[in-house]
Amino acid sequence: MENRNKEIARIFYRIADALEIKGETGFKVIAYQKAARVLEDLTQDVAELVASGKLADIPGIGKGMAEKIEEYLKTGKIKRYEEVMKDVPEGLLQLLEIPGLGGKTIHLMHKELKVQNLEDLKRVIENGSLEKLHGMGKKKVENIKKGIELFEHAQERMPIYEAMTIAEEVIEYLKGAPSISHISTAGSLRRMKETVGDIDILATGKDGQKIIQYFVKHPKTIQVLAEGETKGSILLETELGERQVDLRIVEEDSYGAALQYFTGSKAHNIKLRGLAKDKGLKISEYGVFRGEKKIAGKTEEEVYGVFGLPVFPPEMREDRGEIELALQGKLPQIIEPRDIKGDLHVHSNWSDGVLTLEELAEHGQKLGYSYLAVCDHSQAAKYAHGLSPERLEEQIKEIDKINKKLKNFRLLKGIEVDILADGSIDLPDALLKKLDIVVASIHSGFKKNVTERIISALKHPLVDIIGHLTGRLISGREGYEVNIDKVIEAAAEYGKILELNAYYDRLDLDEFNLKKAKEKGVLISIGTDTHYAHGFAMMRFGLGIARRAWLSKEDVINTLPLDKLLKLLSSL
Ligand code: DGT
Ligand code: CA
Ligand code: CA
Ligand code: ZN
Repeated sequence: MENRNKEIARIFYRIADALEIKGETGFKVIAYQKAARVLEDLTQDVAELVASGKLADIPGIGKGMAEKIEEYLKTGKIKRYEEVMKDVPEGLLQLLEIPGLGGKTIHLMHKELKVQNLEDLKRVIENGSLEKLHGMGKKKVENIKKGIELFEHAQERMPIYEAMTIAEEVIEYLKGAPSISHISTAGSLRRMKETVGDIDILATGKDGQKIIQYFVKHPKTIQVLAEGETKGSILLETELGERQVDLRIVEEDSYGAALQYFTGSKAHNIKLRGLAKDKGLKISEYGVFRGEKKIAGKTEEEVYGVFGLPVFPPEMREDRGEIELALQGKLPQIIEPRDIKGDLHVHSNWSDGVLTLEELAEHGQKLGYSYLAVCDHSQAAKYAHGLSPERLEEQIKEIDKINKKLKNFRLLKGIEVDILADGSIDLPDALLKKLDIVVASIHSGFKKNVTERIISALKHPLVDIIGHLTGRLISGREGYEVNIDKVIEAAAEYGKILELNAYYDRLDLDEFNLKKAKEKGVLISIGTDTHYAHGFAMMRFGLGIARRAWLSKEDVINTLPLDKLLKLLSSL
């Protein structure tokens, strides 16, 4: 039996915090805190206690609290709560979200130091005035500082790889929750956006509250942000940082509708709601309704089916014309994981990778690929032990030797050659001619004539592909100053290929530029740029972005079987 004890406890804690912020101390604050603690520990359902008239008899509850609980159960609100919250400034309320910071301390710094918000708080930490405050001291300030770091980090958007890793770990953990059945990611994570604001997970199960209780007890939880009957929210400390994870539990019968709703995007949902309205229907996270009657909700097929729509790949749900096209039966078929026949950008231990050529081949075969393109750095990339012409000659021979022993799989002889400051290529033509595939990239001189240099590389008859075109790093480096439109046009003119670098921090070209490239008829190669065994897995993020750009199998050259790929490359 689900009950609302925890939900009410949380509200009481909030009231106590708000009262403290306003400067109250003593019995009122203590009464709310105590009632909250009692509610948390209570084994009986408050609703039953209210029904039997026994609630006020529980030690620590009393008449006043019992009335508020009853009010909440009846109306879903507590007037006192709304009153108290109303005159606490927003900036101070936000400070309550910082782990380790309570109402009392917030009141003190508001009163003594005029702290109104997070910015002010940071300032009084910086200038040392917080530390000098009565009862504060170095250690407490250190804790608050750590709390702010956690809070701010949890607010930042995170790279998709990080979000996916955390989500999959939580999903694995949730499989052990009592009564749980379906579990899925939702939100921008399911849509495979390059960065994710917060991690949304959706599940079904008979006992929602027990699942939430189990969820918030995740061993890495550092703060429980919300714990209700159907929704929980935690701050999780992981190897990749501190992150917020939201879990919603929905009825089996509404799973499809909830998954559809919480996958979003918001814009896609708004368009769908418009369609529903036109048909005299209502759509929500609970289902599609005609009047009171629910006509769909159990699966996404059912929900979209009502409108004559297919289940859109989550990556396409951005209101970029997908709904209109689908209504005309013209939704394009986008690339699928199974279409990928190989990885066209990997590094070995001949330059700055860690895997031997043999190990690369083993990994490629295990992944079910037909080929891998070994594209080590060229000599100009000294930091990466770039290959001299002599070393590359050696590597070519070595790859030939290994390929002789392989069946149904091929290591392609390639290079990631530097585009030099004058736009020339870091290796002699005679050598480039011996290779199956030539990727040219900029690794230095980020500010110098980048567009011209890339275009002259595109003109070079032996260059096939431009690697990571903008050089951006999602977690912290703007791309080079490059005129992407001009490069795309040049690639189209010379019939060359642009890379989608699938490494999660690059995803370069991004979805918008990929779309532009496609419109100009430029083909794309997807490569993970892996330097390690685990980097092969980045292909999935590259694919996600390719799908978000609506690329089809035909737009991507590593969907080709080996013979066709080689033929294409030699024709460039
Ligand atoms: P994020 O977390 O910023 O990367 O982006 P999302 O898309 O995951 O957004 P989030 O976490 O705020 O909400 C998850 C989904 O829930 C969102 O994609 C669509 C749905 N949703 C949330 N709020 C609204 C809303 O106000 N209206 C509609 N129609 N849908 C909403
Ligand atoms: Ca989200
Ligand atoms: Ca969310
Ligand atoms: Zn590179």
